[in-house]
Amino acid sequence: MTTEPVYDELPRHGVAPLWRYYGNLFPAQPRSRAVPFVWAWHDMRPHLLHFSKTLSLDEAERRVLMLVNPALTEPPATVNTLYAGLQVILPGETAQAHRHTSNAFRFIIEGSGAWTTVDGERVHMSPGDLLLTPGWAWHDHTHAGDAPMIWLDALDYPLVNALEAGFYEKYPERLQPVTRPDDAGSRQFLHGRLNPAWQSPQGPNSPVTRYTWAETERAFDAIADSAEGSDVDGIVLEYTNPWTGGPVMPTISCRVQKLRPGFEGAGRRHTASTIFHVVRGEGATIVDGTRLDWAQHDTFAVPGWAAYRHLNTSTSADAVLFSYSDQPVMNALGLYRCEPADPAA
Ligand code: 1HN
Repeated sequence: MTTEPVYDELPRHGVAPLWRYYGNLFPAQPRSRAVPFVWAWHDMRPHLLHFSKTLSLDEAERRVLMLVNPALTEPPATVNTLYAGLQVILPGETAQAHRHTSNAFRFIIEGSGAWTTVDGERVHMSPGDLLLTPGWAWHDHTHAGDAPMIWLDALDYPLVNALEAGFYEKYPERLQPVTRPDDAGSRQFLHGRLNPAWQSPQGPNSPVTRYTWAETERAFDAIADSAEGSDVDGIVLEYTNPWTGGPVMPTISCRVQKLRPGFEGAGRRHTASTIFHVVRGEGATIVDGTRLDWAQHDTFAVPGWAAYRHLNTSTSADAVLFSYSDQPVMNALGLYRCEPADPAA
C-alpha cells in the first residue's frame, strides 16, 4: 500500500479513501461479529442464587446476569441486534416500575407466584410462559411465592441503541397502580380465532400479554401428531399477534419447536440473528462447524448468516426449543434471505 503523506492529512479534513475500505464495507456476504455460544444453566443458576443472597433490589433495579456474546462485549449484546439475560427475584421482593422504548419479553424458567404489571395489568408467570412488555409499556415485578423465581429476559436494545432511538423513564412510585383485570390481555385473546371485536388494533404489538405454556402444549398436542413439520425445524410454531397474524412485536419473532427423538435437522442459514432457549430435552446445534451441546434451560446464540442445524441426541424424548430472532426487522427492510447451507463438522 502506498504511504504518500497526503493520506495522513485526510482524517483531519474528515475524509477517507473509499478504495481502502471497500472490501470491509461491502463484503460478498454478511460476516457477523457475533460467535456461536452456549450459556449452560448448570453454570448460571448458582451465580444467580449467589447474587440473590448478596445483592438487594434496592442496590440493583433488576438482578440480572447478562448473557454476553464473547465477541460483542462493548456494548454488551447476545447477538448483533438482541439481548438475553437471566433474572432472579426472591419471595417478597418487588422490582421498580420503569419503561423503555426497547421491546422486551420474559420466558419463565423456574418458580411460581410472581407477576409483572404491564400498563396497569397484572400478568402472572409460570414456567414456559411468554410475557410481553412491548416498547414504552410501564412494567414492574412482584414476587409473592415462596421460592426464587428465575426467567429469561429478552430485549432488542442492541438494535434500538444502534438506531439511536432509546428512551428510558422511571415511574415516580416503586410500583404502578393496577387498573385492569388480571391477565386481561391473555384471557381476552385466548382463543385466537375469536378475538374481541369491540377493540381495534392499538400500535404494532400483540395485545396478548401472556402466552401460557398450557396453551403451547395444547397446540403441540393438537398439531404435532398430524403434521410432518419442517426438515430444518421440526414442529415449529410461531407466537402470533392476533390482530395481524404476524410476529408478537415489530422487531422480534418468537417461536417454539419440538424436535422428535433422534431428529437430525437439515442445515440452513438466514440473515436473521437468533437466540435459542432449551425448554426441555438434550441435543446439539452445529453452527458454522462449531458444535453447541445443550440441555434443559441452556441458552445459545446463532449469529446471522451462520449455517446451522439442530440434532435431538435422545432416541426416546422430544426436545423443545424456544427461540427469538430479528426476522421481522429483516423482512420489513427487505433484507431477509434464507437458504439451505451445510454447517459441516
Ligand atoms: C429490563 O427492563 C428488565 O424490566 C430486565 O425486568 C432486563 C436489561 C436491560 C435493560 C432493561 C426488566 C433488562 C431491562
